[in-house]
Amino acid sequence: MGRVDDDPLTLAISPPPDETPEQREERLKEEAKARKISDDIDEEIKAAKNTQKKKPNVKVLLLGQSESGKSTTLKNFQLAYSQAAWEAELLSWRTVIQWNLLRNVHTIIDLLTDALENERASSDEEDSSSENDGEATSGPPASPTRRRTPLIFNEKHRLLKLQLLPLRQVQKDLEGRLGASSSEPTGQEEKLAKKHGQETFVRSSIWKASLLPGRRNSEAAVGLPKRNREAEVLQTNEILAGLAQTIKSLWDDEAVQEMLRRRKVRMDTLPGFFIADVMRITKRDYVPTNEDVVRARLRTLGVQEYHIHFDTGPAAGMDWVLYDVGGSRTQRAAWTPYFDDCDAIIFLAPISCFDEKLVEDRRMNRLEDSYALWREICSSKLLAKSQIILFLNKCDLLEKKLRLGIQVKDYVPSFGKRKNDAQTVSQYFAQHFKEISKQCSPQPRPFRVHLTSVIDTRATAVTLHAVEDGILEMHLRSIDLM
Ligand SMILES: Nc1nc2c(ncn2[C@@H]2O[C@H](COP(=O)(O)OP(=O)(O)O)[C@@H](O)[C@H]2O)c(=O)[nH]1
Ligand SMILES: [Mg+2]
Repeated sequence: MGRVDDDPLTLAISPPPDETPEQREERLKEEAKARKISDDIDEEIKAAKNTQKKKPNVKVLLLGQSESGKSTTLKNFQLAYSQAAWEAELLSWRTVIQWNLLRNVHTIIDLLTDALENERASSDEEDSSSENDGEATSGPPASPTRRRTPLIFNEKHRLLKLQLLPLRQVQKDLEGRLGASSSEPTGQEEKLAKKHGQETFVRSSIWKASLLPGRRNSEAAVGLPKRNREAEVLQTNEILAGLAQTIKSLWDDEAVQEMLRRRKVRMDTLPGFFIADVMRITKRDYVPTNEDVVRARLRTLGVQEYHIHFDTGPAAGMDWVLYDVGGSRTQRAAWTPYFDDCDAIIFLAPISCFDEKLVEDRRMNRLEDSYALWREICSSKLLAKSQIILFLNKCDLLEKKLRLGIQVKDYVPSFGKRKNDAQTVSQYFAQHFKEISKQCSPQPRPFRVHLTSVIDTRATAVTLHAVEDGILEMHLRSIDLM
């Protein structure tokens, strides 16, 4: 420790020998001022050190309603910045993709069962008519009791159904392995959540640890002993490989496709659509591709923490902590504790959802829900200093829907007579989000928006670089108080 006299500040302002009383008073004033500045600087350094201690990482939250693309955005972060971790996890996604495939199959089988039963009922009604209507789509209704030409289902379809019967059990087994993440939100869950708080949700990352081959992890002890589990995995792979051609026949069948069209079930726009890839993904040596993994659908439960270490780029050497959260209504209460000290929020709003309702609340339009949630996040006092970046996601699906002729004005009356194309629609929605942000933010904040399709990993990598720069700049400014 140096003596007080050594302090350059003290030496510089030591009194001159021939000082008048006025000069003395002036000097003391100056001294007091200088000391104040010096103390302030010390305080700032201390504060900066504390902040740095408290905030060694950049903290980013991914928020948005269920199925908005949060987990997929996180996957893009891993793919772009944590290649090794990404590759280590590839194989564990196989189970999720198999489960997605079986959900596709059973969606079709359920509709088929329904159609077969209706067909029987309507043919009973028509006193065992022997007429054949030919092509399912051709001609006007043959009799007044029929509103439409019936679909032509025959023995082939009944047989397909029988052959695919074992897949019910396989789906159940996969659900056993995936745990609660493979369930969908229901009203029942809402009630349970109210009663028990967050405890009804498990951390869904557990499934990964338990599925990775040969990984020893305390979490891996979930469910079956390891050897049984391996045998079960092999058996699933065998059954699927054996039934691949049958699944393909079901999907390729003309009458099945016509049934889907009539029921307005657009399988290819649904999350986790894999049935068109059945031959490839049921091969015995199948390893999921990057594209498969970002398209796989698994519900996130609770709040999951991910660490991304940046090796290159402007953030090189830094660790970022990303939080991926469950987005269904009952899970949103769990977000707030993570708001404190958060650098940035990436908020996802799927803009293709203007004509859809929430799974957990069939009365709520999904776009309206996104607006409401955005309003809540923007107005949060805890987040007043956090940067918020909006991803208007699922632009690819928006384009698909508009091409199919779906009119935005039918669902969003205020859209009026504007042009029904992707650019006009996304601009219109973006403007609405911007206005909410302006009205509700406790202090002015820039409105940052990206139009994304996060299943496109290449385009998303570019977006993420821009996001990285923005977040980094803000983070450095917040700790660099000097
Ligand atoms: N077509 C398309 N699908 C997407 C997009 N973003 C996410 N998905 C799919 O939507 C499903 C739900 O996404 P996910 O990230 O799990 O949503 P989360 O519930 O917000 O975490 C997954 O099957 C994704 O592959 C997108 O931009 N376009
Ligand atoms: Mg998720």
